[in-house]
Amino acid sequence: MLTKINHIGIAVNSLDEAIPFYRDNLGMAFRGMEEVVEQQVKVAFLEVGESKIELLEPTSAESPVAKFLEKNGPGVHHIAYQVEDLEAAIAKLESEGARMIDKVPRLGAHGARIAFIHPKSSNGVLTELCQAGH
Ligand code: CMX
Repeated sequence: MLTKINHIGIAVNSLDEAIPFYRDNLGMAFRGMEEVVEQQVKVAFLEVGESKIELLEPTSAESPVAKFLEKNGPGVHHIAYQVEDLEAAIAKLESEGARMIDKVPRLGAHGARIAFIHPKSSNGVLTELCQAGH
């Protein structure tokens, strides 16, 4: 069902302040920024090998990322796994009792279709399933 880790999401207060560490100090390739209006975040993608890091800055106080930062401060926010068939993956997990935040796919960065599993049913890790796009 899963084909690889697509990216790891890291919540930050400011992309401008966080990007130089990943790009300049760790030497990752900067792959651009994008606002995901529906998720109320601005994201920056950085690449190392075939793996990606997604830095997330909230664009409003109601953003899920703003709430996360308020409670925890900056840190790992979610892990995103790539799937070939998102609807099939959602249906399988639901039928097996997983608590899906998204029962139908929604739109993420780079036009990817995504769905989240609630951290309470995935060992405390907010888990994203993501189909193609990037
Ligand atoms: N990782 C792990 N646990 C998390 C978490 C996270 N990122 N965010 C919240 N939680 C925990 C809280 O700490 C809390 O735990 P306790 O009850 O033990 O204190 C619990 O989940 C809260 O759950 P809730 O009351 O159901 O929900 P919240 O209002 O806090 O929202 C969540 C949490 C995960 C449902 C919400 O953030 C959400 O829907 N996330 C999916 C969308 C999203 O995160 N979008 C941003 C990224 C977009 C992108 O990558 O494109």
